[in-house]
Amino acid sequence: MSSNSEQAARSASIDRKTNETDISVKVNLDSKMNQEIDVGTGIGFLDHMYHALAKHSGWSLTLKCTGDLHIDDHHTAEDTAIALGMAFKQALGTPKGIKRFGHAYCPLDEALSRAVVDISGRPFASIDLGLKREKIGDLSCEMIPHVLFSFATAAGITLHVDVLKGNNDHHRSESAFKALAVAIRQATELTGTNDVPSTKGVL
Ligand SMILES: [Mn+2]
Repeated sequence: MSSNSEQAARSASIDRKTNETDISVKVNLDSKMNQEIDVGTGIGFLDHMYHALAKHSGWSLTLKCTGDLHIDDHHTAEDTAIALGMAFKQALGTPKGIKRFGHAYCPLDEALSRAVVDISGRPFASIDLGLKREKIGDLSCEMIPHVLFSFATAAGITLHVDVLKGNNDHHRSESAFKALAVAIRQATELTGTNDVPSTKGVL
């Protein structure tokens, strides 16, 4: 349900196929009352992170990937993040009547993360998760900041994510995705105006 009755639900579908991955994404940014989330990338912990992102952003999300996991997790992790970023950007359309900026702190037990988002049209990402393990489940820890970087680049947003505290890498990572979700939810919230939130008049 949209807070602006004149605006249709912001949604998009993306199909992205390469020699390395075959991905389909459907996202609806205005599904808070009736969320449906179905994520299957073949990498369990990555599914867990995308599910947390969708849940706390208030999205409905279908994300399916058949990737070359016989090689490793790299192409699947990177390409799903790119496809999700593209779908997010397309769903948002011309960023009118949104808050534009969002920030959030999310804890998960001992872990605490901060995410700051600007729906700027300028892709930039500064990500510091401080993960120590080699892998979490079947996802390489080096791919986790790369997923956030790839999403921000494809979405055309400015993103800063820092894990401030935490001993457990599963907790550190999950709190980062939850903080991102809450920040995105805030930044994309409809203001009820038709204003482009920039002094330039364009984003
Ligand atoms: Mn968890």
